[in-house]
Amino acid sequence: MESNKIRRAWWKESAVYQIYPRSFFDSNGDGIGDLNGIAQKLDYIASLGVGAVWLNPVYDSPNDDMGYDIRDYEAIMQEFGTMADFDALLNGLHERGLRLIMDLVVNHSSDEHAWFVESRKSKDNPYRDYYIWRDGKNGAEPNNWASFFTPSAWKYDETSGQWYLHLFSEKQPDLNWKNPAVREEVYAMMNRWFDRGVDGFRMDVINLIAKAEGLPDGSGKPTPEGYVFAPEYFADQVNVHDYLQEMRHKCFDGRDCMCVGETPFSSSETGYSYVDPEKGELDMVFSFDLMDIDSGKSGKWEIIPWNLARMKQIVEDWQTALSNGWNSLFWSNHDQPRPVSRFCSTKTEELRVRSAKMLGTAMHLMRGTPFIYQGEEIGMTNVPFRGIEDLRDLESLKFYALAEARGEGEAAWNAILKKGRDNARAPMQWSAEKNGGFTSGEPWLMVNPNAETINVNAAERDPESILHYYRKLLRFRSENETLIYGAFEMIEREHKQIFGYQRMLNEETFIIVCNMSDSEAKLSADIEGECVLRNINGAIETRALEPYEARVYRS
Ligand code: ISL
Ligand code: CA
Repeated sequence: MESNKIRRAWWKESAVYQIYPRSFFDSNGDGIGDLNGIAQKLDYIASLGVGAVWLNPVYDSPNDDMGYDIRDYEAIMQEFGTMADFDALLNGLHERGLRLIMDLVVNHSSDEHAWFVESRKSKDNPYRDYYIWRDGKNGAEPNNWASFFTPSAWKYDETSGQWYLHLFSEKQPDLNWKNPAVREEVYAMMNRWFDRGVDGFRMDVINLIAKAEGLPDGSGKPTPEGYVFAPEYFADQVNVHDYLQEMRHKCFDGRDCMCVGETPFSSSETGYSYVDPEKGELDMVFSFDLMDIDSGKSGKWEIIPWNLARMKQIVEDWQTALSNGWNSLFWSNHDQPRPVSRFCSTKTEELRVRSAKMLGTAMHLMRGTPFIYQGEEIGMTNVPFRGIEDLRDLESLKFYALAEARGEGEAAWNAILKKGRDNARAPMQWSAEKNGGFTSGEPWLMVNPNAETINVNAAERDPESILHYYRKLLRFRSENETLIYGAFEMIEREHKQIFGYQRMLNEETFIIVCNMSDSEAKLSADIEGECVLRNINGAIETRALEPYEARVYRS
């Protein structure tokens, strides 16, 4: 509340635009988005009013997990371009006052990374300890851990007769962070990217880098294949903090950078332990609580209806726990379905547009840094995939194969349509032309047929579009310090339809009320002040919000 206690930072005042390079814009007709494609769209990106761009991994990779399996941390993926293209893109961003955040994937590398190629050669190879190797137990895996993508988190390697740990796919062996040599390699690599000019990192599953001593068996409910998902032994272990403090010391100190950690399973309390400004380990974390709001006990594929009461609880919990730190604010990313399809209505074009604007308003004006995932600014939706052959994401493909083997293929398919990661990864929709204007060739992943109407060109022409509203919303936030640094307080706590909060700084108050339902919602009290932003036109009904209406008042 006291303005003299504000800790200012550029990354608090900016919004971030997330780009999935493979699907953003293809400059050479091979069906794959690339760095030059991004460079051609820089004016568009700048026009949104964001202050930074986060690129999903652009490093050399065999693409088992679309770039999250890195073969060389210091080379650019051939399909995306060259290091010269990268430097040109970085320059183009900086010229426009935009910063660049790179993805940092160091919980694991590709099994094709030179370190792993060496590591698997023999037990006494100098790189052996770069990864996590163990003897089997009675001819089976060293422990019962399940992986994110395959039944077991262990893979047997003939050459040495030992097993290696991979929390993700078999082609993503986990690095051994206990080994100081690994840590030094990572820090040196990060510093070379910083010296090249990048402004920060988004750190992939950074809270998983330390594993519990002895790698104990998990005791939770086994998966259908008999393994146990054991985040209690691989997430948020005490050593993570030592590593992050070391990293801060060796890489961030003295640099004006921004680092945001992806932290699945972390509670708000743990989240704060990463962003506590006194410790300065990370600037922000990506919480998963909101992203898990429609997941049942067995995980993301057990889809349950989300509810507003729980959403409010999550928001208030994180806003409160991090009130002395800083939150990240997002509705989606490359791993999540499209938010209008997930949380609102796409029944009619009018409702889709309204919903998207309402979601943007609800998220962006909370205390934290808003992240916009490409296509969100035009309200892109989930994709009507026709069958398994339309999919490219290994997570969905592996899940489907396992489910089908159990005779549960149909249920799995329905879950994939709702939550599969390819929903977000389908190409950006630029125009009504062939392939949504994304490529002149054959797109690597199908373009949503609704690109004919939902696309950037159409949105540019329509003054009432989501795109123009997002521009207004971002400007509005950046011009009002109260919306950036002001205190956060939930209002309409018990309301079944309205999501509301206020932001306060010095003598100024903003009140944000959003109807998250498809029917009219009555406010429980009059709101003081002037309505300064709204997602629909027409006369204001003082005490009631139309379906998916959003309003902002200032007093
Ligand atoms: O994508 C998920 C659910 O659909 C998560 O379980 C996801 O695997 C987890 O959040 C970690 O995500 C990150 O690391 C993965 C990569 O596949 C994701 O794209 C990335 O965001 C492994 O590197
Ligand atoms: Ca290309």
